Amino acid sequence: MKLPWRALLCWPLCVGASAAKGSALATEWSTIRDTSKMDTADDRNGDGRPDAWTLTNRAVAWSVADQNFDGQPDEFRCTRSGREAAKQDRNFDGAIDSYTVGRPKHPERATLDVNFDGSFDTWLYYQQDELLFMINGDAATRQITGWTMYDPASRQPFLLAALAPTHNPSTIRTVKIEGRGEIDLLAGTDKPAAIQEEARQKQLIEFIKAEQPFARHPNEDFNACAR
Ligand SMILES: [Ca+2]
Ligand SMILES: [Ca+2]
Ligand SMILES: [Ca+2]
Repeated sequence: MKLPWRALLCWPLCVGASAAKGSALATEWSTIRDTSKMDTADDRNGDGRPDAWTLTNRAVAWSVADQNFDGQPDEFRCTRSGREAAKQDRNFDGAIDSYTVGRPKHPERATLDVNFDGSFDTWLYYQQDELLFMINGDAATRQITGWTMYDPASRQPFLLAALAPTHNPSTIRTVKIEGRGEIDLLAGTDKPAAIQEEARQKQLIEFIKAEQPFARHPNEDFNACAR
């Protein structure tokens, strides 16, 4: 598969936006949090209580939803100039555990707290609606533990890496390749394959260095849209 490295390396940086600060953002967010200030309110489950709201009379279009119908909004979508930043509380514990950015219904990047422990642990990158790349780690300790590359055609993982205990991407210990088992790069048990995969891993490492998943909180994208 020919990898679109140039695009892969460019777009997460191109998409990135600076954090917004100040009272304008605070005002916008308080408006969204107070659903009584929204333009529309729908009752999707017919229980007599609104559970989906929109606010569109400004440069930013807002969509808020209460997906488990408990009265507490748990999904917030901000759209500006055809791009969307969304955040969700997927287990309804009151803490945001999912951030996505991209075009509406077409995520390009997602940051998740998969185990709901309050620390983001999974970074997903999409291209043309297909999952392309996943980084696993822990935002609290700022350690990357591994990554997976997906083949867009088969949607199967074809390149996985688990890092050595140092969690230093330059000291990859193990590479698993779909259909070909596991290669220990340091031991060099399969030299030609190891060299080939090592080159590809180096490209992935460059991508991770450029992306720096821990360098910025995913809420920055949301704030940039809301400002
Ligand atoms: Ca309802
Ligand atoms: Ca809810
Ligand atoms: Ca949550």
